[in-house]
Amino acid sequence: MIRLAIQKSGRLSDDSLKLIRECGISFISTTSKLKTEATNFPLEILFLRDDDIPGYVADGVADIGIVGQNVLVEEGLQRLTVKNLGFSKCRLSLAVSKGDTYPDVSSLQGKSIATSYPNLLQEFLTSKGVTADIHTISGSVEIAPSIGLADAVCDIVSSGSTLISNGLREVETVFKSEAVLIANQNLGQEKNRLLQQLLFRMEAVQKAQK
Ligand code: PRT
Ligand code: ZN
Repeated sequence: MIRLAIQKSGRLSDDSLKLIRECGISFISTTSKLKTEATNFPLEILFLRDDDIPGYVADGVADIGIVGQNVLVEEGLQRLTVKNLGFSKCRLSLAVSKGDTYPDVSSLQGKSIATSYPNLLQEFLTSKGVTADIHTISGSVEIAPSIGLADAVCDIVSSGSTLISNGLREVETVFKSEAVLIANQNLGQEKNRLLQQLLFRMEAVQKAQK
């Protein structure tokens, strides 16, 4: 039996469940349960918060998982990546108030930036030779400039409409992300064999969609 961790409820959930079903795996999913067993493949599915998935897979609580690269790399666990899955695409971007002038990234020197992704942001700023004051907050990052908490924000963007409705303008892409399949690095022989079977089916699904 191999244990897969997916997001319980959020932007990764539907496509994660769809991918498993497209692999020909049947299971009963009830939103109230925290785990379920497939009926036609030796697979157990755990439903977790996305932020907990990389750590659980690294520790072997789950054998494999599906998570966004933004969360995985922020937690320093990109080495667990097995396969890019092509859904839940988004980007981590820097944005400033729409009236602010922004000639280039050096405009952020000495400024305060609110984000839930301090490590990805720090790495980007370091690569640009910019020093800024990073404020880590766990949610509602977009309102930080309007309440005087920060000069700029660094947050996940997909359509861009959340930034616009908060009077912000996207100025830099810090990181591009999509969902990835991750695996514990010490899977035994039997679990590894099951992982290879799953990968084979996922690749067939992806080929059929092209
Ligand atoms: O409860 P749990 O911790 O599991 O979920 P969560 O609320 O932390 O995550 P969730 O479900 O919002 O996102 C899960 C993953 O989906 C993220 O880690 C990304 O990899 C991916 N993803 C794709 C997104 C978006 N698109 C996205 N648009 N994650 C968040 N957003 C948010 C963003 O934070 C911002 O508030 O949507 C808003 C911007 O959207 P636009 O379309 O207005 O630009
Ligand atoms: Zn989360």
